[in-house]
Amino acid sequence: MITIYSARHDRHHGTAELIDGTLQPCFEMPRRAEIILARVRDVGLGEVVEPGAFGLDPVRRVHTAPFVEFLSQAWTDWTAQGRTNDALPLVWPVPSVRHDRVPAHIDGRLGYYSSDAGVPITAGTWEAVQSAADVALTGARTLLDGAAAAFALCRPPGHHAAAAAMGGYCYLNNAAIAAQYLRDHGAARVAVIDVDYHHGNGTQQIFYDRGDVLFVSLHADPLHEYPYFLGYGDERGTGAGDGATLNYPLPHGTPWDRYSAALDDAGAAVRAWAPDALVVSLGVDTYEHDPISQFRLTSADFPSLGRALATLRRPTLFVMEGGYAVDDLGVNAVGVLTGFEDA
Ligand code: 6XA
Ligand code: ZN
Repeated sequence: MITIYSARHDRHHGTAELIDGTLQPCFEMPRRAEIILARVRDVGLGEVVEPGAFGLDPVRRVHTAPFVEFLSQAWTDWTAQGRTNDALPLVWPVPSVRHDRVPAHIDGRLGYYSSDAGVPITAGTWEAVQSAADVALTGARTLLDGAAAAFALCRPPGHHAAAAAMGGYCYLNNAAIAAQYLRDHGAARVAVIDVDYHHGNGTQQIFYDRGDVLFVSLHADPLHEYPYFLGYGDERGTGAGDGATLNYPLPHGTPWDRYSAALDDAGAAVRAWAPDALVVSLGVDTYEHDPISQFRLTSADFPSLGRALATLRRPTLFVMEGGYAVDDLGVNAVGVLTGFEDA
């Protein structure tokens, strides 16, 4: 299968994130994408191409215009305060306060447009974020042009980004942007299956009231894991989207046999939905040695995951999300893709 990759991802490299109450080096780093690309080449997965330039219109089909404007201006607004470190949010509008006034000051804006502090903004973040959206959009275009599958090697990831909020290493929701592009260019029904360790709360929010995009997610139980405030089993969609959201919260320590039983169930739901295209939010932080996660999938399990997805027999776009055991990340992520191809 074709891989879409832009070296511009490396313009985004946050210095630090809050872990255990201290600022520590970001787990989400440029080497992640480089090691996956190297593995794509090593196994001869297929051609590697640069993304096209789609501009912001397809991005604004999923994200609000003020949010996109905020992201594009955040570094300028931050440095206008004489600051040179990464921009980080530090105050958030809880439910009881005003949400109808968007602050002018960058500190207020960072909080207004984020769900947590895991989103450092650097000088090159917006350029990298736009390139990741272009990578996903090029992947969607590849499917529309007839490919059976494509791999959008996006970085930074996207599935925690909501219509008007960044969070959890994510700025624009690459998978949702791709799914919407597929909808807008001929696919009547689209399914998103999110196999990242963390719940895809941003993607769920974006499509929650929609009857044309199915969102299915397997992830760590939010009772005990980030993002904590969405991803429970009783979230099923609303209005026209009633029944078009499906969550499989799984316990810490989940190994492949338990995971694969949930995956079979999720796959049956996707099959019943009969989508014209499938978008896979591909996180491999379900890996037993992932430094921030608590599932127990082995490197040998990832090809099985790919084979299971192949049985759905849909044009399939893989969009890269999480995975932080960097040395094994190429083997694990590309293992899913080779399993899919070999099925
Ligand atoms: C914040 C955890 C962010 C999770 C990032 C991720 N401490 N999401 O991998 O899929
Ligand atoms: Zn994750």
